[in-house]
Amino acid sequence: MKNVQETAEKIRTMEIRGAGRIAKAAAEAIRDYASGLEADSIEEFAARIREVSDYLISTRPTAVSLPNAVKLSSRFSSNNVEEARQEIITNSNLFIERADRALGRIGKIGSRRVQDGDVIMTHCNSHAALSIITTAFEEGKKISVIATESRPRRQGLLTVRHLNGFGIPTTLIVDSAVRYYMKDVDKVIVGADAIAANGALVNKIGTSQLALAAHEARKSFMVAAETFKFSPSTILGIPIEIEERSADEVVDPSILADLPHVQVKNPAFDFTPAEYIDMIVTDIGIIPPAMAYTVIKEHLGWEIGEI
Ligand code: RI2
Repeated sequence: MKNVQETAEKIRTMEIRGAGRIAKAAAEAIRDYASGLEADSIEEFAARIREVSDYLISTRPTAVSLPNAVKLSSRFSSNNVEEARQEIITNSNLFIERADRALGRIGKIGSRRVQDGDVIMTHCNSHAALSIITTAFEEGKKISVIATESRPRRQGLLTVRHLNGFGIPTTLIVDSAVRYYMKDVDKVIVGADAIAANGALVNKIGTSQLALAAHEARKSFMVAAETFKFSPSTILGIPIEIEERSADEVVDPSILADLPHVQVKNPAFDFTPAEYIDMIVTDIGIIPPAMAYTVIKEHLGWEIGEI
């Protein structure tokens, strides 16, 4: 349980972050917990696995990759504790392998839509979006990137450091400069924390203003998302919850101390409607947002949304 608590804390504090990495870390935590779990009966085994699963899922509410990873990893059908344990270990390892492979496939598929000379705008720090950008660059395309700072956690600094490591010419801008620079951009590529059954994207706060500015300027807006970022619960009518994080991330609490009429809001994500999205690059190919329902039903599996 100690390892699970450590992983949960790292996810909560964002030491482990990025929807894909969160999912992998949760799958590893379930696998390791199941490996060492001593239980006298299958009922006890199942109850402990469920408890740990719920605990991990509660750490961050928005990235659907987290419950998807936990549910796919913790599935078992046997009534024998040892067999059930093995099923969980196998399912978790399978999920982790697929997640790693998915990033490579998204990079390869998405890079075909990047042209030599493209200026690409990206937001926050998405490993899936970066996989497309770095793959295109490694294929020899002379591209450059405009990266947003992504207040308040400034994950854009991780992005520019990553791109700099590849030698990709990169410009860092503040979030409010997005529309000002859109005229210089050929395409926008962002990641996803969740995709709803209607094709709407949930991603880092500010993503929808990139989409709006790209739409106005007739620039292509691409989303890079593994299939485990699609939300089965949305088919069941359950909305995706937007995480509200601490005000301390936005402003030093001492500044607010003598401002009794001021409140701070800090939503971590926003919704981008499907009509602003040109394509979603997934590990099973490029799809229009209208195909989200099919991905959930036929690829991810409807039953993992059941509660
Ligand atoms: P990958 C991140 O959320 C960003 O919103 C990013 O676009 C998304 O996860 C997907 O990231 P946060 O964890 O899975 O920084 O593509 O809140 O790495």
